Amino acid sequence: MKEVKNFINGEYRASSIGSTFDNVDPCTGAVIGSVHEASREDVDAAVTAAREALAGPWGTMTEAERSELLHAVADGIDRRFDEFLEAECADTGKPYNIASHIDIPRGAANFKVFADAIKNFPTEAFQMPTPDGRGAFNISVRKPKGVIAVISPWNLPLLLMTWKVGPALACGNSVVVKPSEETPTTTSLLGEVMNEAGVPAGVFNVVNGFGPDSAGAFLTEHRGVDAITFTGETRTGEIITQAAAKGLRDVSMECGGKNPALVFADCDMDKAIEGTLRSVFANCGQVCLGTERVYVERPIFDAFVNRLAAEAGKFKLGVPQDKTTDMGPLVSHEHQRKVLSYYELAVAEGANVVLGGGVPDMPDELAGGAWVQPTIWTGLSDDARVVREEIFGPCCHIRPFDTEEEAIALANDTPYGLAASVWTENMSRALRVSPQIDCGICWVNSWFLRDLRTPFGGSKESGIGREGGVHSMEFYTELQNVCIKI
Ligand code: NAD
Ligand code: 6OD
Repeated sequence: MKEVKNFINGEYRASSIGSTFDNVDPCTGAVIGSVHEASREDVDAAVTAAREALAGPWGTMTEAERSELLHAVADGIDRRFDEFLEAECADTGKPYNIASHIDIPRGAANFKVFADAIKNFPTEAFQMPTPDGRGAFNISVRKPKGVIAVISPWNLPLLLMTWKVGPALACGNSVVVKPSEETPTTTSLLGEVMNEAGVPAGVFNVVNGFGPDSAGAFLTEHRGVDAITFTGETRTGEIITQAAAKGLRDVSMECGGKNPALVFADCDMDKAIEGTLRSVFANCGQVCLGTERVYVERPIFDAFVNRLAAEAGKFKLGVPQDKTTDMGPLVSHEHQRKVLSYYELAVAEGANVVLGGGVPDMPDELAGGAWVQPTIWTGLSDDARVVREEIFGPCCHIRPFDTEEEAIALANDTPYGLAASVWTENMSRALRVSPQIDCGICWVNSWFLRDLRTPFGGSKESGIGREGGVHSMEFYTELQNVCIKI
């Protein structure tokens, strides 16, 4: 049984109140570890350590020195790739063949990219006239914001946590991370890598626990925190934004979605099926950018539904280590209950169940896991809850459309605005349609193709702000104007 402790000021510490909670294998339901819950005092110690680190050697390092350390962190993840892979898959149940291509490499890439970016991040200067004729210079000086609270979810634990920690540290901040209670292990392991790389104590801290009345709330309410970066549900984002209002602290919010795919009759059907299979079912549907609403132009509607269902029906559900596994379980029984409640609701709302809709038969040793079937519905009305609410499971509703205008209106008929995919071989249509969809990222003939220099975030209820490339550097720095009279 593993033990996951808090990581404060460069060392692993037990919960100061002796509180622990179970770490559960979602494939079997077995308890595989014990996690130390941070008390308010533990969170305070982590924030204090982060504050003191800013006044130590970390605070006077050059960008080049920080960049070198962060490359060493990335190298440390690469060196311990198998440990990270095993830990991530044990916590989430996701297949090795996904995590080894996406989650763990991105964990390292999130440090490499921002370690390089910080060395090339410009600032600006303005020369101005003055009444005495001598003039003045204004120089924009970029400084770290200070102590950053990073609150991360369970679906891509290492990827989404390092997506924030990489740029935050590159900009010279210190961080206190609160990983999801479901998936704390890779964040904890990163503490060892930080020490091995020589990152000074207190720069990277981890506190474990839950949200309300636990480490999450203690951290976001802590006035020693200068800014909060969050990934998770929209409702949680609202609560954290309220906490951040005390002291007018800055927030970056990457929240939920109910993302559409628009499949036009002029698409390349093979590409559209392959891409939609991934966007609906990858990571057991637990990707914020995933597709839950598919709109297909009427002439190809039946063919598309039949092919998608035939392909998804072939998915092999299984354990992470099995190289032939296509789909793992959901992250937890709690999430399984939520997803299954939507499967029941779909039927109650009048859906035609094209595929799945329940719990699969699994071998005896996996019967205690959080398994659900890949599921496809048609026939729901546009105001059905299943079509409007984020489910975060391996499922989608498919509906026909007749015109481009109708497709755009349907795509935008949601309070969310995170991502969309458009499938068409007509590039004029792609260029016409994409900007009309209210979302942070619109893929054409692709999905989850990521260039880390690009802006990432959501509009409407999907978030506040953008990270990625210079946008991350802007969020994690404070700009000061220094005006020098000649
Ligand atoms: P969640 O909001 O339940 O939890 C996220 C984190 O917030 C966890 O660490 C949790 O402990 C913490 N938390 C919960 N309540 C809190 C509180 N009151 N104060 C402080 N912290 C609190 O989300 P989840 O279930 O872990 O993740 C799934 C959700 O995340 C989905 O809605 C998904 O769309 C969203 N998500 C969004 C993105 C994105 O980039 N936009 C990426 C991944 C996931
Ligand atoms: O690729 C990324 O940088 C990113 N933030 C992905 C988010 C995925 C959501 O589940």
